[in-house]
Amino acid sequence: MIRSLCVLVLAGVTSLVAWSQSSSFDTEFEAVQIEVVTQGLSSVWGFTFLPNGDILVTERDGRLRIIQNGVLAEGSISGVPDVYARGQGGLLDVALHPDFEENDWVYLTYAKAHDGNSTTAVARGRLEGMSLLDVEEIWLADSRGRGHYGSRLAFDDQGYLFVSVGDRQANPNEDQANHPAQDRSNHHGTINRLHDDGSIPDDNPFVGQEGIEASIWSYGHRNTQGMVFDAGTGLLWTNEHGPQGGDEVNLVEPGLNYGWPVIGYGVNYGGDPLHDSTHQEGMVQPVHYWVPSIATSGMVAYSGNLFPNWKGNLFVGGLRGQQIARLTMDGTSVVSEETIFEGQGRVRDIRQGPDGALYVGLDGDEDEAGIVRLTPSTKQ
Ligand SMILES: [Ca+2]
Repeated sequence: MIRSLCVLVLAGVTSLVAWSQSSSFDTEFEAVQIEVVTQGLSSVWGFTFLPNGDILVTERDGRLRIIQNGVLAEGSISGVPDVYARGQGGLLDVALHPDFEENDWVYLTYAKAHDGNSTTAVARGRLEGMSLLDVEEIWLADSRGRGHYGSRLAFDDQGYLFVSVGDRQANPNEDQANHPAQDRSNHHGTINRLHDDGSIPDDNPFVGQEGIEASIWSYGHRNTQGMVFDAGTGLLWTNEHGPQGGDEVNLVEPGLNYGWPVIGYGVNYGGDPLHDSTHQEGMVQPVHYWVPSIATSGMVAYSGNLFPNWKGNLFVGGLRGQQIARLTMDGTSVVSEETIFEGQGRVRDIRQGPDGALYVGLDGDEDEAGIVRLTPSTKQ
């Protein structure tokens, strides 16, 4: 009781820091201005930019909102499917079809009540004004449990759609080799690759293998809440929450096993060892990990010109850590990490805008959430 009160008080204080006024901070290579784009949202989970610069943003309790010319439109976009808005569930990520300007398709992921439980679903609809039309559910994960819906969306440059599904909080302590995230007959703990209509490409790595879901691209993930293609390299980067320590950044490649819960760097809540080991043959090592956890969330691979010294860096948001981790890369290796944007709020998502600015979605309840924009500071 006392602990939850403290969390509430802290959340109130930190949200005031972000929303009170524009402010700035220094980093190793760039001086940064924070500007409020929109506040007064509730539980921001994902957002994306329309070709005209307007922003679509999901509120986890089931609303898709739009920021037009920098102003949050009243009301929400109609046609969004019913979502299972409990615990970590609800309306989650949003993405545009790569050919959105021709076909108007908007993609959503969400937790959906299903089979006496809940799972991760993907739907798409054509955006027209304040409505989604021709809405159809195009993919439904085979998963059940409590939270850990995963649920990031990313399109690659060939138009394939990637969807993450979490391990649904299946118990990681017993029979780790047969944990649902290691069992490819379901979608727990997976990255999946789909055609834009939800059908399964016939060159996916496990197509034709009996007892394995053909949509699976990689597996052995815990809860992937950050997933992005690097526009410069074409590489697919993800991050996932560890338990208590062991948040990871992974370079995702087809057919590989990323180890959860057999290997990892986390410990159980309470401090007992969780994994048998940190390495095992046939299981991929993370490119980077955090102990203790920062509670990783959205991520972006920066390719803009507004912050020239940050080009090619990965930015990973932290919820509990209330921070952004800036990772300097050398090819596929992390060579240094800088913590920026500290104490400004729970970072749920981070994106690069068409203007080259970094946009940060801040989580929060009851109108505390919103989006801020990071641009170079003009102060000397
Ligand atoms: Ca791993």
